[in-house]
Amino acid sequence: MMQSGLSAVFVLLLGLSFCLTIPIPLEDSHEFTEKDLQFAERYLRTHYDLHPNPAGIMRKSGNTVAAKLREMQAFFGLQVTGKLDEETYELMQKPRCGVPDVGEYNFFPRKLKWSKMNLTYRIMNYTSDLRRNEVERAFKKAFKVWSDVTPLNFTRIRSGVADIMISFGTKEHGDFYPFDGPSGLLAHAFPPGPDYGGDAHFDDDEVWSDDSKGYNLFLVAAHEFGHSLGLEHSRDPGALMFPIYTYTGKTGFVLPDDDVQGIQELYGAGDKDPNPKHPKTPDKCDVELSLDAITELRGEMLVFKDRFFWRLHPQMVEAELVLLKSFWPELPNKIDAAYENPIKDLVFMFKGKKVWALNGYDIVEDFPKKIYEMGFPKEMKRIDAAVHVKDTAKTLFFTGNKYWSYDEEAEVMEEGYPRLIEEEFPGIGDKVDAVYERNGYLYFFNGPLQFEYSIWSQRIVRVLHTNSLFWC
Ligand SMILES: *[C@@H]1O[C@H](CO)[C@@H](O)[C@H](O)[C@H]1NC(C)=O
Ligand SMILES: *[C@@H]1O[C@H](CO)[C@@H](O)[C@H](O)[C@H]1NC(C)=O
Ligand SMILES: *[C@@H]1O[C@H](CO)[C@@H](O)[C@H](O)[C@H]1NC(C)=O
Ligand SMILES: [Ca+2]
Ligand SMILES: [Ca+2]
Ligand SMILES: [Ca+2]
Ligand SMILES: [Zn+2]
Ligand SMILES: [Zn+2]
Repeated sequence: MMQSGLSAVFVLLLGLSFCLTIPIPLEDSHEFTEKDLQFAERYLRTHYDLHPNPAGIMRKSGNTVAAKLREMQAFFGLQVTGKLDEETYELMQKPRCGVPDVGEYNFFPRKLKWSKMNLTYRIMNYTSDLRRNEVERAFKKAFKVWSDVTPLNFTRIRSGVADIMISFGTKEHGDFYPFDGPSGLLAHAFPPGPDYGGDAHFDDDEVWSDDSKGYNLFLVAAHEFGHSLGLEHSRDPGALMFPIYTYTGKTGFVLPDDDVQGIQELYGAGDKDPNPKHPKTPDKCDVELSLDAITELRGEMLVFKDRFFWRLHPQMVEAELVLLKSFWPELPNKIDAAYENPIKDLVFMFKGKKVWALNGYDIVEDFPKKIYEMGFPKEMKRIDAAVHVKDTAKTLFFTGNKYWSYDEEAEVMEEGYPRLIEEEFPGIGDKVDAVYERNGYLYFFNGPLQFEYSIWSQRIVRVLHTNSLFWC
């Protein structure tokens, strides 16, 4: 801790004089203010170990900043340019954990773990945002996340020194890692060890809650206690140990597989895991990959699978994987179908009997609506897939072995539907998982296969693997 303490003092001193701002390489097409650049610099110092060189700051440091930007872009699966662009800057502004993303320095000089399985914790003080028993319940539940999958036991003590001392503080709170007021850094925790080791601090300038308002104390605590036990940040956007905060919903939290692997590497598995199903993050190159839904959104392709979607930019080969909830907290965790109407500039998303309309990344007012309002029978439970055909201005909806055709201009379902899928589109099977249209071709997804169907010649011209979408 000695060394990291010193480097933190160094950063603080530099922070006082902003004339020492390091030149940050920029993407040409974007404009950033001086304030934006200072923010970006601070972010790289805090989370990516950017060390300004006080003697020759204007000389060689540009390279270092570029290297740190590259490191960050690689960590989050962004396009690696080494330049500050809009997307990178947006990511920097998301609320997150204060522990750095690069191991091997500061908080994590080496792999650390507790050498005992019985650990104690003590709640030193409370936030006024929640009742005391709500705070206690959140921490207890957060420890249970980890004790369920390991032999670890956590016991709360009310006096004396516990292994894991928990407190709420603001700004400078006694450890050289100051908090920053509302949002930004939410909390941090130290890896296993004596004294500060294992301790967890929460920024009391946040509004803490036991639901979706402000920041959910249980979720943030579960993440921080992962650090208290020796875990570093994960690059897996589905992992609890991913550094950015995402509210994942009211329904029962289940620890993702990536975190289970990480903690069991340190402590082994426990006797009984009350919830042995730990969600895995989908692998885009899995030959068995199947999809939930697919749509375009203003020229970008969105490919939905479980709690996630991949964003495929036309100029980018590498797809970016993100949690659905991180873009649309109000949407369900998983969707059935989606399509874009480019004339209305709306994307429609379906789950069960409900439909949401999105304008860009905003949910349109008065949504969700019931799908029967579009003309579907009231007893219909869900839509499997949907696609808008630009030439005809019709939208096709697939459900079970049938499909409907919807007239987007008149906003009515067409007469003579539903029809059987296999009569109109022979060869694609008797169900559709997901479908999209491009240049006069419909691409039907059914399990691990993709059927390229020519609208003009009314036949299948190619059969591909579903994962060929991602150039696997
Ligand atoms: C841990 O604590 C439990 C219950 O308090 C006790 O039964 C167990 O023997 C302890 N284990 C060790 C290794 O001290
Ligand atoms: C954890 O606590 C349980 C119940 O108190 C006890 O049976 C078990 O032995 C403890 N585990 C360890 C590793 O001490
Ligand atoms: C809680 O304790 C910490 C550490 O002792 C201190 O810095 C902080 O001011 C306290 N916060 C409150 C709300 O009392
Ligand atoms: Ca401690
Ligand atoms: Ca903060
Ligand atoms: Ca589907
Ligand atoms: Zn963290
Ligand atoms: Zn702290």
